[in-house]
Amino acid sequence: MYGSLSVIEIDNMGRKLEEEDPRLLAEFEAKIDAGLKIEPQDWMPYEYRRQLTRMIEQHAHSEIIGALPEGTWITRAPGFKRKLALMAKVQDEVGHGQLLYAAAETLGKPREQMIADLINGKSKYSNVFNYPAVTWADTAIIAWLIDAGAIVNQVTNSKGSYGPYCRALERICYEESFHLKYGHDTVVALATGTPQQRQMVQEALNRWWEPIMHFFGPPDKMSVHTEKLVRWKVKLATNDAMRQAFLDMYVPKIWELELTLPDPNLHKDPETGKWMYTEPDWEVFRRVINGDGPCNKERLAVRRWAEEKGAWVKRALLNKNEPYVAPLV
Ligand code: BYC
Repeated sequence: MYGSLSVIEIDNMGRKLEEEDPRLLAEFEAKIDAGLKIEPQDWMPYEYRRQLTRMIEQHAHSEIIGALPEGTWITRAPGFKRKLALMAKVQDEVGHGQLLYAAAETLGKPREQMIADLINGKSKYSNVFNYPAVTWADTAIIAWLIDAGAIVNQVTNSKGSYGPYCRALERICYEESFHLKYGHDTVVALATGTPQQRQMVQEALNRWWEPIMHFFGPPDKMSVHTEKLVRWKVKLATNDAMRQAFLDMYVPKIWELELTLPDPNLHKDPETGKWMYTEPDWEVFRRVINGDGPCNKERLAVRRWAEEKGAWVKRALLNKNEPYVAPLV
């Protein structure tokens, strides 16, 4: 299963941090402190490998599941140009999934196992993709603000310590920046359109605000992994810092369009320069990321269907000499 890993790495599997060789651990941490990259063949503590695998795998799942809410609108996009742009965006998101699965595989977990863990509910993916895109305006809000949130997170973390993840993030960010422009253009078209279009985009914003606030993860005081991940430069900023950076960049742009946000307490404290807001409901977040959101079952059912119906393609590619019959779908 972990056939591509060296003996040293296999030896490293399953160890607690305190059981690691202190000399190797010190060298590893010194390398990170010096701003050097860790590459797949380098020694790394098991906990670093485990945390990175978890995070990159979740990120990869988020990309392919994230293609679904917007994907359902390809056939209903308003006009040919919007349809083409949305199709290209959705394809990009799936491509990001491929890049990220490849990055996660360098840590030793086979892609088949990652997909199996997604389908059987063992792995998480981003909370935001468990909500429906009710109207066309929802796709505009996703493309603008969720891609914006993703860019805040990914540009920051692309300066991190693990080479393959950072390089994948850099490539992904180029495309995400274009998605953001497309999303902004779509939101502006609706916000400056007819009264019904304005209302549609306002309602979509109201629906997505809490999921977007959840997107950056629980508050630092509730976060389980942040401390370790920041120390190892996997995360270059905490969840609260990323949320603040997003609010700083995008709340003014939302208000510029004379759209409102469904939080009467949202304002920037002039003294601290920090955004103050009503804490989103973290119990809702907990439920949604653990399988009990509005669309969790539907999302996983689509992935399961795709795996089952696409299995013959993989078999055909892998067993070149074996005759195969494509099923009638
Ligand atoms: N959703 O200790 P914490 C895109 C979990 S796709 C679900 O703070 P951490 C796009 C967390 O996993 C881009 N679960 O965790 C695609 C942990 O649970 P486990 C998506 C979440 O890892 C298509 C627990 O809560 N971006 O842009 O330090 C179309 C405790 O949290 C979430 C990424 O994936 C969440 N939002 O920090 C359009 C970025 N937040 O694993 C757009 C990569 C937390 O212990 N990931 N949890 O069971 C990260 O940067 C970090 O993992 C997070 C969380 C900031 C999300």
